[in-house]
Amino acid sequence: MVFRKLCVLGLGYIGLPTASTFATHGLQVVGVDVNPEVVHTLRNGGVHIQEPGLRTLVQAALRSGNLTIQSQPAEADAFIIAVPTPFRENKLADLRAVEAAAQAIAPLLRKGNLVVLESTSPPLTTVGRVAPLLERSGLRSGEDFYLAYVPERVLPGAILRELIENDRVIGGVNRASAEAARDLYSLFVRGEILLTDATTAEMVKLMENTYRDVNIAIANEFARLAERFGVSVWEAIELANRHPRVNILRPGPGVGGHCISVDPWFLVEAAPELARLIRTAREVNDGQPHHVVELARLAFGELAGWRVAALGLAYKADVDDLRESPAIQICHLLQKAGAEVIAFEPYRQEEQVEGIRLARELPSALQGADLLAVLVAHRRFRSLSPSFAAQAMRRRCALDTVNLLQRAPWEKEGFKVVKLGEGIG
Ligand code: SAJ
Repeated sequence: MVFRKLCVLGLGYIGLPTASTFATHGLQVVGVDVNPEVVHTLRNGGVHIQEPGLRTLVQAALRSGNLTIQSQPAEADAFIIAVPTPFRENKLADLRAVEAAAQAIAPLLRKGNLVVLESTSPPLTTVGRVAPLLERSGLRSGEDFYLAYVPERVLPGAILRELIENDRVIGGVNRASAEAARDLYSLFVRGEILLTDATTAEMVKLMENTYRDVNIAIANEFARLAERFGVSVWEAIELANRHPRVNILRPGPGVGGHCISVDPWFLVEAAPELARLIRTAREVNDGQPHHVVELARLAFGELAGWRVAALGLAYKADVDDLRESPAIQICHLLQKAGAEVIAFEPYRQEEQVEGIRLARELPSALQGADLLAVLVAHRRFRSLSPSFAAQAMRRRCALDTVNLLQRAPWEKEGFKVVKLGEGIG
């Protein structure tokens, strides 16, 4: 099938790179976002997302004239839905944005069009929720128009490379739909394209992230056990991973981001009586920020009145994304315990983030602090000098949740160093 015009609904972490990549591969792309600020920023040459290489790509796509930004969808040969699927307070999937996108496409739909859902969704969303909304057009999915679920699998921080190089799973509501979507994605995907049905593709996406979540949960549980038994989980993991069939992930302050901390709940919601391990893993990972604050309390005593320099607020190392960040949760828990928190997040320059005061530079966060808390393993934190910190701080206490600090030089400067996953001695 040949595509000339594409309409991408949702210009976030996935939609924007996808729309821009198609545009730089020769398609006429209309990028649509319901948020007027996003439309305004993009139209004026800005980019609202920090991702290596993205600004250059978006600007190239816009300059080529192939990418235009609008607030309303337009007729096209193919439509891609890449809108967020968050969950509500009760951990139930919020599909309103997906449904609104499908409703917006329905009046524009023509015979022979392709519609692709990329947003992570609970099983059966494509056939059970999206197809009926599109069929309000009077056209039948799989017969009059093609419909496929094509999950994104890119890693924030490496999106542009992974978008092109990763293998891509394509699930059609029928074979013809999968083949139509393959024709579209093969314009730029260099990884292998694997065809299946839509519901299998939905399961694949959820299984990938759930698998990672469960594996991080066991690492976090090992960290708690290691603390109990007075061994270093970091050393134990390194040694266990020398086994040819063992590969334990890294414990940390918790699991954040918009994917792994959300997606497993879609399986729990769909079949709570079956997804017991998945739920427990979620609870272990969600409990990790509380565990970190408890560890600090055990090691340093009550933290009321302490000034804490929090290093990093992002949900993981070397990205600017703050969504579902365990670091932010830890800061709030520390505040609740009566501590004064001043954070330094190299990717954020604002005055405040979610009620947390931000220092513009690292030294001003450290100035007069009682406790240095490393919450994210950003590369630039590795060069932090213990003697500099010792001079700037009021008390020499360090809490490392990501195994970033080397114990010996910090202890030489008189620091009491407490690490997640190590006994407190
Ligand atoms: N984390 C740990 N220990 C580890 C690895 C990660 O605590 O050993 C934490 C991170 O610090 C972070 C969270 O887990 O808070 C998730 O980070 P991540 O790097 O594992 O994954 P994401 O959420 O950035 O991206 C994931 C990826 N999925 C998988 O690796 C299976 C990515 O390929 C998906 O495209 C993405 O979710 C998505 O959009 O679904």
